[in-house]
Amino acid sequence: MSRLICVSNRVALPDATETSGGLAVAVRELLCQRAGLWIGWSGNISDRSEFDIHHGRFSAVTLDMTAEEHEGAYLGYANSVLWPVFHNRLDLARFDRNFYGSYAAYNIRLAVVIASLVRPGDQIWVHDYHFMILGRLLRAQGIENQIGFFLHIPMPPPEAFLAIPEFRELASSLAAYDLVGCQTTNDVGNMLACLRAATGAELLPSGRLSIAGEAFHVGSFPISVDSQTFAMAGHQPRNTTIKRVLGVDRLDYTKGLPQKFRGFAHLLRAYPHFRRQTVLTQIAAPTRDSVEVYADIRQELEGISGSINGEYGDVDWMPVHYIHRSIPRKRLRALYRSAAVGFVTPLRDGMNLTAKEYIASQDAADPGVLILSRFAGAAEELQQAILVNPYCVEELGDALAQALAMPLAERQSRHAALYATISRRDTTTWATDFLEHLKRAGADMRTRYISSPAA
Ligand code: ADQ
Repeated sequence: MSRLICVSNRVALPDATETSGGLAVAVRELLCQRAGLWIGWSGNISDRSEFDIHHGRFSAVTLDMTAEEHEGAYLGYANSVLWPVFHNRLDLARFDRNFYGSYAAYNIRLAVVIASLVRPGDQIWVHDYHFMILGRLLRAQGIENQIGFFLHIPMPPPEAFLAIPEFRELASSLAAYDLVGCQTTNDVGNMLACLRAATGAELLPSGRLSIAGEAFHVGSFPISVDSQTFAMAGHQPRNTTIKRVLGVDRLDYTKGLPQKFRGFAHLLRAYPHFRRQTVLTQIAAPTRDSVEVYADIRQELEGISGSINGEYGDVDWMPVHYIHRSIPRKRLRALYRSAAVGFVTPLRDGMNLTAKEYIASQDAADPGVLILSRFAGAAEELQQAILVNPYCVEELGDALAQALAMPLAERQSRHAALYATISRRDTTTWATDFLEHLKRAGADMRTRYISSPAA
């Protein structure tokens, strides 16, 4: 069987006991089945240029970043240009010419490592915005294998994308992949619009996209969670006197946490009978602490939670429990299960796995209610959630009041529909579906160049 080579910013090692998000679980499973390789950053910063190979049921190949790569490629171009722009936060982007140079140099380093490891017939799957141009660089190394790219974050509309100084390089690099996958049909629409605007890309009658004669496929592959694992949350008695509203997010400005806290304050102000009967528990995992805007949001949240507790709290009841740390998966499942409301209100999100994890963890006989931002990719599938505009604090507070008072029969019917949706595809079907499409797209390799090959 051909091997699978996955490339992502961080990797899980073969002997790791707990893999965190959905992506890690799915990729790990497939790599075990196909004795594959997982290539990415070790998490260390040093001048070592060699890579390390960790052998197990699959192999992980890790590289250190130099301080320059970490500053320019990772914190700079990936997380201070692409992340904010792709989430429609141009105001937070730092356009610095040196960043792209570091990004390209780090991608070239990865391409050289992959070229030294790849064998004929291996499938290569590149993940996310850290490596948008890697496919083009792999082709420059003479690699003709099937190469797919999956974008985990939202694809922005052209007005935002064209604000990136290197938009042409990014857009035309995508044509080097056989298949480009996005989370939602909305992202695919934005991808087509961006590529048209940036490069004059044409949609061919075959459904493929062509840029300067080079053809490739674009499609939507919504990522999911392993609903079986979350369904094993076990019996968690729900506190009937104090209902828990739960938020679980990385502490990121895209997750809409200040608005979420203010929405909860609106509930306490406008619906005083919920005071003393409900708490907001927000678990916020630390992330990218060395980027300045992330330190700012942390301070802002501490301020808002303190002022809500100061205004409404009492010696025997604190309305906001704000926990700034990561928690083990098992504990997370139990928390999801015991929460009366899953409060998931990102301002923009590629998918948002916590929304699906919350649904998967519920007791079907007495399920909680999901409140979900319209601007999370997950909203495209999870239509029976209470869908909200995450910018509108009053709407968030009203949705909380509706969820907390929702009769059992309505909770059950909404949950049954949502659970049916997420159990139709798990992480493994997501990954297998993408790789099957890549195989078919790769079979079109012979005709990748429609007219004259790009120089
Ligand atoms: P993220 O932005 O990280 O992912 P999300 O999809 O919600 O967002 O995934 C977060 C994962 O981390 C979930 O599995 C969640 O359980 C876990 N997590 C979050 N906070 C935690 C905490 N405090 N303790 C423990 N675990 C915690 C990116 C994109 C998303 C896309 C995913 C997958 O931004 O839009 O859904 O990739 O493609």
